[in-house]
Amino acid sequence: MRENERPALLTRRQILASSVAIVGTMPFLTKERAAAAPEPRTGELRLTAGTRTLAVNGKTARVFGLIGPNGNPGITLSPGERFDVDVVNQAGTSTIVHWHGQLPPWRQDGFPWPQTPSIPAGDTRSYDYAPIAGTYWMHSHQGMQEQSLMTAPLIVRSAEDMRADRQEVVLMLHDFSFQTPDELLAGLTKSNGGQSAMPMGNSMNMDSGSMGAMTSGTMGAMNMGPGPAIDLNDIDYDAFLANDRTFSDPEVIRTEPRGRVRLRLINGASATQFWIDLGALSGTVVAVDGHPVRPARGSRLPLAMAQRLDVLIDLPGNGAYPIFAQVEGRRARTGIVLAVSGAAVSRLAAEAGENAPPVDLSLERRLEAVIPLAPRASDVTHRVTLAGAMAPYAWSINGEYWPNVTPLMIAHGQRVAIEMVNHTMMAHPMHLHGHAFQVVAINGAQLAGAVRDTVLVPPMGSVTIAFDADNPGRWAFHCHNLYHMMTGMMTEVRYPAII
Ligand SMILES: [Cu+2]
Repeated sequence: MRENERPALLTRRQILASSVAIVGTMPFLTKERAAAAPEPRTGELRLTAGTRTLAVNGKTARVFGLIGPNGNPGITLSPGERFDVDVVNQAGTSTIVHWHGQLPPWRQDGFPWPQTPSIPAGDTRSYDYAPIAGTYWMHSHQGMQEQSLMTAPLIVRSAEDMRADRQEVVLMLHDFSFQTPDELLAGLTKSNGGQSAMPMGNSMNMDSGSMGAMTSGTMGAMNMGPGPAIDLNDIDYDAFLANDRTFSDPEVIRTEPRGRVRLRLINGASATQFWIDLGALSGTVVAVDGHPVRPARGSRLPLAMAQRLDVLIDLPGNGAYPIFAQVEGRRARTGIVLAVSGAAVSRLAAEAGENAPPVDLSLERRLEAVIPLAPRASDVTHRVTLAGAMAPYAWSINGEYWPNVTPLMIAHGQRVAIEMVNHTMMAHPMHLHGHAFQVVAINGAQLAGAVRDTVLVPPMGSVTIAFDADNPGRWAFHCHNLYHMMTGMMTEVRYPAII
């Protein structure tokens, strides 16, 4: 029986009954809870932040990992299940894990605010909130641990997912270097003669906490894109990983004949954007960043940093079907193979025939939320300018460099619009914590687009997002290119009277 073919969902009464049995054996009272949990307990999941070794290009590397209760990366929740998780820090250094795209109370967001400091090595911290269904992910928000693969899927199944009887396939992408993140960052900030405008190391626990024991490789060189002006791919990576494997040894996922698949794509890379290429297949995009969209067909789909796509694929035959993820501006690619049981899987070239174009908003323009924001004028509009350059390597929001920023103030109950104007020659995947927003304008043209948590703002272009201010707290708002964030491209969206 496949995992998604559970015989029946538990009823509320059954959940209550089973939680009674568990309560007697769990030391709830000795734990410090992050929030009051009035709802019945359905059990507690353990997520271990630790280290592991990975074989990449024939060499071994020590990386971080986030291992869930069943020994696999990350966490998968059943419909209605709470995100009731103990994060156990066995990473040997401080960490804090962000539940990207989820909408918990702000103290459970996994961001190193002064009020919610990082988890010291050896400590445990508990989280308990009602998750929203869809394809999410988790990553360290401590320094540059994300680059060292402190990342994992966070899948919240809906009752509809269970009824659909589709084989679920998670494809999580990474960029990988044998250099440490600190070396990669130093290569960017020093190679162009200037120092970063951002004072590194500060009061916000943004020290890198990165792995120090990786095998060294060649120094990352900047790779400029195919056009004369647009900058792509700050880092020259050693490999691109799909579910921790390169395309020379891809994961092969066996399916039934003419299998029906729900592909959950996650771009967990720190500084790389991909084109998902379904090869001979075509698929139907049904959700972006976990939020349902009206069906959009396609076989080449752009995926910016931190974004997710849910794609339904009906295999047309009984063969093997590679799912490629090609780096924008490059030939390099990674991926997995969907193969009907017994089908032969041939070796695939690790490079495509030609460079992929820059990731763009071609898909974004076609997307339409299944559940859009209610029609309403904005109460407040924040216009933010994205600035920066490759030399000196530093990136800013409204001319400010994290952590020396002026918060964007919003108030509970407001409809908020944020117009992001990109004055740079790079695209920036902008992510707002704690809220799902709707894309309402691209380059000044209004649309009723997708509801999501990360949107790409194109070079010299603009994107406007809107959301309802319904989650009081302190929320990070930043570019999800890790190196842009680390050199300043982050600010705060804050509600008043938060202490
Ligand atoms: Cu950026």
